[in-house]
Amino acid sequence: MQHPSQPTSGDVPSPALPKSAARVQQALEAAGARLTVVEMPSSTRTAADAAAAVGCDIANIAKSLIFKGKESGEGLLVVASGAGRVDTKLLAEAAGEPLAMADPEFVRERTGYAIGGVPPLGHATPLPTLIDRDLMDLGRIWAAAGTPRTLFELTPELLVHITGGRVTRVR
Ligand code: 5CA
Repeated sequence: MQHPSQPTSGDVPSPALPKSAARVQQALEAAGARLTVVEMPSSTRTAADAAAAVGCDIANIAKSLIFKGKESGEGLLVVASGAGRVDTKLLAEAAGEPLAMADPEFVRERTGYAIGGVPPLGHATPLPTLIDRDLMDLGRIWAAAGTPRTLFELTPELLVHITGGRVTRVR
């Protein structure tokens, strides 16, 4: 039997992904998810860019936001719908301490990725994760995959599975 990842004759081989995106693809495989990172022809740096690149509603873009505990100094990943802003009061209640948006250096150090491409999994250090409950009502969503031009498509249920995140109200 042929291995499913083996290209069959007639398949067009996809061009090699940038290193950061390949790390996300590996993390997806390690999580047992059959999901594919794709490199888009235009920027996916912001949720609006990503929605335009995919041709989907901005609500269907799952943003991976990094916060820092004001008391613990620990990182927290919040995966939120691209529509609207998260409410830091709700986050503080969920996390048990006040939080601030992390600075770009902290994001890079904890996740291993630069802002604009931070994925919801495959981080340098595992991060406790909250998932926007509004994402759960959507059929298909898109998340960043390591670079400001790469994404992968998945279901909200798979997002919960691959991140081990807690679904809660964040907006
Ligand atoms: N690739 C897209 C779609 S998934 C993306 O990563 N969007 S994002 O919204 O998750 O990433 C941009 C986010 O990075 C912003 O919403 C903002 O929360 C954060 N960000 C942008 N600039 C800064 C900055 N200077 N300092 C801290 N956080 C920032």
